[in-house]
Amino acid sequence: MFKIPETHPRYKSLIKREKLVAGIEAGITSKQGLIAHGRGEAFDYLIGERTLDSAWRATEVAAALLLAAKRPVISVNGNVAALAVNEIIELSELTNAPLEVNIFYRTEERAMKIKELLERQGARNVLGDGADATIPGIAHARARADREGIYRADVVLAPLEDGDRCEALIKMGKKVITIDLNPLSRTSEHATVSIVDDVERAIRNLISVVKEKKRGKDKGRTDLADLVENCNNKENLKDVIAEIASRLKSEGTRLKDF
Ligand code: PTJ
Repeated sequence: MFKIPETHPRYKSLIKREKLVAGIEAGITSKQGLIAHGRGEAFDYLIGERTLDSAWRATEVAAALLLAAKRPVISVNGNVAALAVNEIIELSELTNAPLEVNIFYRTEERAMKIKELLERQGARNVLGDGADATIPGIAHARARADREGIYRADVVLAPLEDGDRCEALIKMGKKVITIDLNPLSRTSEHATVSIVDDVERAIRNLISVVKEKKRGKDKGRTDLADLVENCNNKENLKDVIAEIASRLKSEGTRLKDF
């Protein structure tokens, strides 16, 4: 990895780039993953590289959905494996959700390398190499799913998803949680609940909310079913867009006054 000084004002962001480059060199991340990340980075800049209140609200709902699920599954692609491998494994353990390697730019070699990485880092239940079922209505490789995993899951956490599969999974009757920095994406729009945040921050937050809920610390607050019932994904997305608009406006004013 290229040495980035910790004092650099954009340290965290530059480290993410290094992780992705290392992911490509290790055969885990697709080259296209860099471009996708660039789009995400731009949105992260616009939300101030922090977790918005709307993302915390979505995280509460996502944690409730994962904990209430009978067959939760976490989908892992090349970007997630490069950026948040330890976090995704911890979340999988906490929620009893198997990890399923499911990639858009699919090669069997890369799918296997992601699986091996997850197992090397301690994951105990990784699916996806023997994908033996097909999600209807998708023309690309992400249609391939494990019959015992995503195919029969009731709740799927799919970070950095593509809109097609998100829609198809919803059509199958599943609840879909996505993590996507772009509040305008089809994925964000179609998900049951979309967390508009950077994947690493979002999964860390999910871990802490899941732990809190498991400890029963939040008893007396809203119960799980109410949280899910009252979740309005589109309203949450509107809040993110309003936040971005207001940041842009205040930046414009600042520059005008300069
Ligand atoms: O490993 P593969 O083959 O499955 O490929 C993975 C990518 C991400 C390349 C593939 O799924 C893809 O092309 O995705 P899209 O359709 O470009 O969508 C990626 C979405 O994730 C975009 O809306 C980005 O804004 C968003 N995104 C990118 N980086 C991050 C992110 N969201 C959260 N955290 C990020 N770090």
